[in-house]
Parts: sequence; C-alpha cells; structure tokens
Amino acid sequence: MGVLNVTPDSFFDGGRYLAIDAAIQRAEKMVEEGADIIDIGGESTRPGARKVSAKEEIARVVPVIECLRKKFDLPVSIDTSKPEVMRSAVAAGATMINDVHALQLPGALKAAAELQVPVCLMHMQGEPDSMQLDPQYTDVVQEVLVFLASRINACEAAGIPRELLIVDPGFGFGKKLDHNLDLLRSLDQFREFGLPVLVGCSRKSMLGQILDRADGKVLMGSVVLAMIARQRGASIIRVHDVAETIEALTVLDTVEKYV
Ligand code: 7PM
Repeated sequence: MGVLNVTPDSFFDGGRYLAIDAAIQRAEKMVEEGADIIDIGGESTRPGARKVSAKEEIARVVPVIECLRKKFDLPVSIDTSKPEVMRSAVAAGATMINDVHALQLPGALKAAAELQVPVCLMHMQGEPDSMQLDPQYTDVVQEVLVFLASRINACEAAGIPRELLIVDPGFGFGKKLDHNLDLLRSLDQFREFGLPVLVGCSRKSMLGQILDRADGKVLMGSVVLAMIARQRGASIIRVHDVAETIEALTVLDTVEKYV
C-alpha cells in the first residue's frame, strides 16, 4: 500500500491545484513501482496539523480518486475518519476505507455499513495532537488486541461483515518505542482474528529512535521493519518508498514461498 498525502498544509505551499497535480504524479510513480493499493489521505494526522473540514478534505481527495480510477485498475483506499468523506470518496471510486479512529467518530460505523467496502480498523491511544506526550499501557499487546476485538464486534453489530475487516495495531499512534517494539514482536497474535493485518512503520519516529538520528533518513530501517512485519504475518504493508519495499518483499516472499 503506497501512501499518498493530498495535504497542502504540510507538503505543498502552493494552491490546491498544485497539490492535486503533484499527488497524481506521485501516485502514478507508485503504481509504476508496483503498489497494489494507493492510500489517499486529505487530512494530516501530524501532531499540530491544522484540522480540515469534511468539505475541504473531499475537495482534496475526490479529484485525485477520480483521476486514478480512470487511469489505473487499482484499489484506492481513503484514509479518513469522517463519514461524509467516506461516502464521497467511495462514490468517486475508492474501494476501501482506512480509518485511524477505527470507525469511532459519530456516523462512521453507519456510513461504512452502508458502503460495504473493506475497512481497516487501526488502534490509537489519545488523539494526534497529544498522543505522543505520555502514552501509558499496562500490557500494550493485550490492550490493543482487546480494543480491536471490541471494534470488530461493533462493526459486526452495525452490519459490516467480518470478511470486510482488516486490523492494524497502529504503530506510532500513542506509543513509545518500547510499545511499538512489543507490538512488532507479538504481531503474530494479531492474526488470531483470522483477518488481514495491516502494518505501517514507514519513516516513523520509532526508526529515528532506534537509529538515534534526527535527519529522517531511515529508508533501510523502514524496509527492514516491513520485512519483519511480513515475516510475522502482515498482509498489507503501508509505505512511502514503494520500489525499495517491493524489491525486498519480493526476495523475502520468494525465499519463504509466501507467493
Ligand atoms: C504524522 C503522524 C504524520 C503519523 C503521519 C503519520 C498509519 C495510517 C498513518 C498506519 C494505518 C504516517 C502516519 N499511519 N493508517 N496512517 N496505519 N492504517 O507516518 O500505521 O504515515 S499516518
């Protein structure tokens, strides 16, 4: 899964048209590099990022989704927590919902139940603005598993078939380095739901912490985390660096006969 941000406030200083154009070019490159899914997000979850209205989020992502669906026969995931954005994105051709709030915002469960597309349920402790200040767990693996189990139940009760669900421990979302490492070491346990596991570690601050560097140059580290996640059962790996990750995954999958 290739990450595609359409967020002028964090990545572009030009206007919306420039952002949309640049996003489409980046998406084309990721498709050429072999991405199987493009994950489009119109609201930055970056701490301190400006909150975006549903209207603005829709204005950013819908043109990109429409354009990509015209050009490529490829699943497009909409990275949003807002029900209005889910509806508009799926109407424009998005085939999957990626929600870092695991459908907990008002109306999100109902929207996803109506849309009947696959949904990724991610765990987060707290909210993006403050989640990294002082995350606390007694047993991070157990607590994340219990949360995901309860969201799976909520989805099924709302009429979303279990077969449409994907689970994600939410690396870096209200987690210190040790929490992230515990989750990665225990990733096998997340397969016990019998659902696909999605992992996103690409360029996350846990790499800067492990490597003790602040320059953000963590490509090799990101690829290694992707390999570890794959070996521990992740089905979908969310990354920024598609070509490099696929090169490594192809070697791993061939040796391990995953493919
Ligand atoms: C600031 C904080 C900027 C976090 C960007 C991020 C995931 C996701 C993101 C993930 C799923 C990033 C994240 N991460 N969706 N969206 N799983 N399902 O580093 O791990 O890309 S945004």
